[in-house]
Amino acid sequence: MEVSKGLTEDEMNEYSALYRHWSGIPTFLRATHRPDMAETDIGLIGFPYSGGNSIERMQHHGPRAVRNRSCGYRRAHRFLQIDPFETLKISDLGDVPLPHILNPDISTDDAEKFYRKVHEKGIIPITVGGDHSITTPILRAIAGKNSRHKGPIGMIHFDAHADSWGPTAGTKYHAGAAFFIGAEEGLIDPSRTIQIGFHGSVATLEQDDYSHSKFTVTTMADVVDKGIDWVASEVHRVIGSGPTYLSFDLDVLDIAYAPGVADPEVDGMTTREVFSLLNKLRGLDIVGADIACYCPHLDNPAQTTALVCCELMLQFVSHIADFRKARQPVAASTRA
Ligand SMILES: [Mn+2]
Repeated sequence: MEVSKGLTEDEMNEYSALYRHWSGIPTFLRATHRPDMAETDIGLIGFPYSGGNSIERMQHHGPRAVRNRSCGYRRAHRFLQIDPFETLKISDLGDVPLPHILNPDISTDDAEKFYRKVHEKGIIPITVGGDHSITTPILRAIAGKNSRHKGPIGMIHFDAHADSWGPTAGTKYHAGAAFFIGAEEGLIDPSRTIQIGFHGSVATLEQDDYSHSKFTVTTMADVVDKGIDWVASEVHRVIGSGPTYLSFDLDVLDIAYAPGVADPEVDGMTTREVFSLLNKLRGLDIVGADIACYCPHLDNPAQTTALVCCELMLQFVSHIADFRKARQPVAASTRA
């Protein structure tokens, strides 16, 4: 029986069941669990790790919490008018294995080995952390001269903080180091790197110096004074057409919009600003993305921050699907 235009009753029931985030075994976006990494264009990955942040150490609970809520987010993209799940093969590859989780130096190597396998299979990784130290091993595996991109890649980095600092508290693999290491090791191209949304007070007046000397920096004052259209044009100007990574620290959002984050600051971006901006970033060649610093135990009963993570994941897979669809057949840069 046809109950609405083009849909049978069974199809309607199947469709409504997708919104029941509390039902079934949880995977990211209700994607098929594929730890063998087979049949996959985009791999959704959990990186349950807190070893890079001395301030808030419960971020390893992030991936499981996002899996739980994101089961209701197997959806299509309203603005891009695309169903990413019909366009690309999207799998949940499981969690990064971390057998030496108490040692940040060895754990960074362990994670890099895992992401090398992902990269060698031509899979685009989208990762849910974990503190922001997770970006370092991902970049080492998927960028730089030994990667299939044969050199540094572009970087769009949303964050309240620069995260471009040298060793601290006994390790170079801390939560504020990925963009320093990325530039120093030739993994990201400083001329194709834009950092977005710096805000809040600084520990020292030199805190952002490395970023200002290397990258394009867009602060919260720019967002307020010049607007989202201007920020979007800056992203397109800086990034251009090459392969690009997107790293999203949830603390770029005002704590009102993302209470469950590790190092919150007041006076950050609104969800409206972030998602308006993402809608204007169509046409970028995204070869990987991460969402960092979610702390479920600090989230509110409405799981506001988890919902933001779910929507971000859907945005990322949709933008990647939109870009790949626009340049069929699937581009060589995504295939081993
Ligand atoms: Mn960060």
